[in-house]
Amino acid sequence: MSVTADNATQKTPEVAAEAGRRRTFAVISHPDAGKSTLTEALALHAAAITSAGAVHGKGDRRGVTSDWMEMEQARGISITSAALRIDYADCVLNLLDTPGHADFSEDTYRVLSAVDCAIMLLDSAKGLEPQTLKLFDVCRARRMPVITFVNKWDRPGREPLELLDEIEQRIGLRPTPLNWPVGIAGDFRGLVDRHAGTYTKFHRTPGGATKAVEEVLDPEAAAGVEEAAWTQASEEIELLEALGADFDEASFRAGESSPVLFGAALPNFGISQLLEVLVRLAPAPAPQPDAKGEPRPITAPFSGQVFKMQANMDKAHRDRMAFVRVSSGRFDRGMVLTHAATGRPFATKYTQAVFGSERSTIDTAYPGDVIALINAQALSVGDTLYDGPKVEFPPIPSFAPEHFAVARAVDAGRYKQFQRGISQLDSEGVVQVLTSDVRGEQAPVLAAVGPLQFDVVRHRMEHEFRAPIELAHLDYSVARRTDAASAPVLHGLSGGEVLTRRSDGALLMLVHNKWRLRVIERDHPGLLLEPLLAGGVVDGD
Ligand SMILES: Nc1nc2c(ncn2[C@@H]2O[C@H](COP(=O)(O)OP(=O)(O)OP(=O)(O)O)[C@@H](O)[C@H]2O)c(=O)[nH]1
Ligand SMILES: [Mg+2]
Repeated sequence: MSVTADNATQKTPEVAAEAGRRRTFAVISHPDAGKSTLTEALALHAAAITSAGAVHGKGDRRGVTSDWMEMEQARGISITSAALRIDYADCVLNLLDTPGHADFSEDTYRVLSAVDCAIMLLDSAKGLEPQTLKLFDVCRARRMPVITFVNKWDRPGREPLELLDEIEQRIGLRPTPLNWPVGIAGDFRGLVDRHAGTYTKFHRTPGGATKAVEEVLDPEAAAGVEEAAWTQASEEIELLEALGADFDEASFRAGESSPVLFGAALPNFGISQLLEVLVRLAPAPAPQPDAKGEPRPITAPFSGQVFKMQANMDKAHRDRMAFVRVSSGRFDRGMVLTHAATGRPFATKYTQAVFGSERSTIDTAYPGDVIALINAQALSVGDTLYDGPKVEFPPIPSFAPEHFAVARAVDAGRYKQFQRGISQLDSEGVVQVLTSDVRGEQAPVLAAVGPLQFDVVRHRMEHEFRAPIELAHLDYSVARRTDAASAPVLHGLSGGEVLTRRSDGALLMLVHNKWRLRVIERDHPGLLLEPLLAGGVVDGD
C-alpha cells in the first residue's frame, strides 16, 4: 500500500468525527433585519470576542465585527459577506454574514452555495420582506434547512402567531417554534423553552455591549413575576400544542419545516438559545455532489471550492484571498493541491482562518470549514482544489446584470493601476467586466446586478488601487448569452451590442429593454439569446 493511501485510511475516522462537529451556516434576510448584529452577538456569546462592537465599533456597536470594510462602516450596511469561525460547546461554527441589499445578492448567492444551513432573520415589526422571500427561494431550490430567528423583539412589532401564520401562508414553510416570547414585541421579558418548559428572564446590560443576564425560573415562579404576560404566553403555547406545531427533524432537514426562535440581537436576548439550537439541530456537512452529480464522501481526500474572492482585506499586505469551503478530507497547511480548472499545482503555505477582518494562521481544517488562501492570483469563484484523483464541483452561476456603465481612468497616466484594479474587481465578482474590440481595453463595460455595485467599484478604485474612474452609464437593461454563430448577425442590429465577458469568455448580447429583445427574437428566431440566472431563478421573460 502506498504511503498516501495508508495516510488516507488512518485519517478517515478523524475526518468523520471532525466534520460531525462542524456547523456551517449563513445568516440571510432583507437589509437591516439585524444579520450583522446577530453575527456579532453569536460571537460574543461563544466568547470569541469580549464585548460586542469591540473589534471595530469603539464600543458603540456602530460597526460590527463582520462589517469590516470602510464603506460598510460609513454607511452601516453590509456590502460583502464575511466569515467568522467560532468555537462553541465542542462544535466549530463557521458563520457567514451576508449583505441583505438586493444589489449584492450575487455575493449572498455564492455564500449559500458554501453552507449547509441558513438562519433566516425576520424583523418582528416587518415579517417576511421582499429580499428575504427571494433568498428563501434560493434555499428552497437547494432544499436547504432553514432556522427562523424573529429578531428585534425588544421593539414594537407584530403578534407572534401572526408572524408564524405569515411564514406558513407565504412561503409554505411549516413553522415549529422552539421557544416563545413572554411579553409582546416592545415589552420583551423572556423566553419559554417549549421542550423543557422552563422560563428564562432577561435583564439588560447597558448598551447591550455584553451578554444579557439570564435568570431561569420554573413556571410557577414565572407566573408570579410576569403575571398577565405569562398568562397570555401560556395560552398561546397551548394553542401551538393544539396545532401540532412541534419540531420535526426529518421535515426540517428536507427544508419543509423550520424551527423558530424569538430574540433580540442588539440587547443580546435569546442568543444562547440560538447557539444551543445550532449545535443540537443544524446539520453537519454532508457529501457534496460533484460536477457529474456524484456525491463526494466527506472522508475522501481533500477537496474544496472557492466561493468568494477578496483583495486587500489587509491594507498592509495588499494581497488576494480565496475563500474555500472544505468539502472533503483533511486540509494540512503546506499541502500542494491541484487547481481543477488548469491542472496546475497550488501551494497552501499561506492559509488562514478568518474572523471578520482578523486573520490567523490555520494548520488543519476539515469538511465544513472555511479557509482563506492567500496569494490566490490563479483562482476564481467556483474553482475546485483537490488532492489525489481529480474532482470538480459544479460552477457557481453568475447573475444576469441589469445595469451597465463604461469605465475610464480619470488620469490616463494611471492606466496600469486602472487595469490592475478592474481585473481584480472582476475576479472578485464585484462587477462583471465586459470588453469588445470596438470599445477597446481602455474602456471596459462594467455590468452589475444593482447600481450600488458601481459605488463600490468607484470607491475601491480610488482608495485601494489609486486609480479614480469615471463611469458613463449605458442605456441597456437586459443581457442574454449568445454564441459565435449568432454574434455577427446581432452585431449588425440596432438597439443592442455584443460584448465578451472577461472572466469566462462568454458572449453577452446587451439590449436596451425587454421590448427590443422581443422584437429581435421575433425577427431572428434562429439566434441564440439565452436567459441568465436572476436572483437564483432564471430570468425567463
Ligand atoms: N432594537 C433593536 N435593534 C436592532 C436589533 N438587531 C439589530 N438592530 C439594529 O438594526 C440596524 C441594522 O442592523 P444590522 O445588523 O446592520 O442589519 P443587517 O441585517 O446586517 O443589514 P445589512 O447587512 O445592510 O443587510 C442597526 O441599527 C442595529 O443596531 C435588535 O434586536 N433590537
Ligand atoms: Mg449586515
